[in-house]
Amino acid sequence: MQRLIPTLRNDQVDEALISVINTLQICAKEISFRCGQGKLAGVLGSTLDENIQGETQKKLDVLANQLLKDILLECKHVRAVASEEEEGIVGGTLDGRYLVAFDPLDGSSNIDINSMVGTIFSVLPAPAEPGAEVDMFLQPGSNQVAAGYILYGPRTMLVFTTGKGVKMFTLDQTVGEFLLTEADVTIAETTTEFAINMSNHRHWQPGMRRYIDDLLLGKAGPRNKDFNMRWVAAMVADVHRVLTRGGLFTYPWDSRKANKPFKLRLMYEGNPMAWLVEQAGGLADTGEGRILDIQPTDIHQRCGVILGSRDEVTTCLQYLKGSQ
Ligand code: FBP
Repeated sequence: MQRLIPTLRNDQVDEALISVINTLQICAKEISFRCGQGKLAGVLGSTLDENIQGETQKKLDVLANQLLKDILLECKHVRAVASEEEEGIVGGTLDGRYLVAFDPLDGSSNIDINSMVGTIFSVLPAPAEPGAEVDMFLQPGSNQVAAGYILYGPRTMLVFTTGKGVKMFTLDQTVGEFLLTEADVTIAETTTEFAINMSNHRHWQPGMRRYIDDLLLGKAGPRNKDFNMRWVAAMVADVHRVLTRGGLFTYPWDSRKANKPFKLRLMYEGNPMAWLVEQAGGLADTGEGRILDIQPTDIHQRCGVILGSRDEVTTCLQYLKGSQ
């Protein structure tokens, strides 16, 4: 089975970007090991601190964030990093060619129950002029040059795109190498599987409520087929399932907080997952437009997410627009 760097060279990825992705896989092995240690290494549970998102930080969140910062900023091609866990950006090599945004440990509410979590990353080109400014990160997702995640589950998997389709690698624990296990991932156009946090039903827009209600009606309703539901409560795991066997994943608009109607973060979750899904033949929308077309105004801004199998996302959007 092919290893990571030869695969990237086959795809004519430039050496500087190969070095950045190689650095991310080094981080992945470290974090995978710590996730596997759990209580043995005293890394379960929460700290007393809150992150910039106003969430109580998990010890492993903090550890993964520090590891990624330390190791990525050692790479001479990394100009700066932005993290879901950090208020501002952190500068590296001031003429580095790339910017890296990451969610160090997605699905952190799953850590203590030994369920799936992951690291999500997005690589953007840095501008020609040297220096590290937060505005440099405010680029639409369509500018990404690499995007992906590492899933820490029964297997540790590295999944990414550099614009040449989606590839999946599995960490071979016997040799400590990521080996290529899926070369050209494609998402089925139709599906009978959806993922949403149903407990938020009363907070959704009427179109989203009708869409989900008709899924639940199954054969007895206007969709004339039965649907099944899944929710891992870790976007990285729910999207991995969509990439693996199709489906629709959504975290939609929500009426609870007028000033914060969305949960998921554009730079660290929305953009990288949207590009993966599009590269695998699916669709990724906010409910009001393509996620990758959003011009960001803040590195911590949030967005609606509706992604997955092309036909099902299209149908969901028709319900939202009231045309279904
Ligand atoms: P973080 O864990 O990085 O904060 O991510 C948010 C997240 O855990 C997503 O991975 C997941 O899809 C969602 O929140 C789960 O939300 P809920 O707790 O409402 O089910």
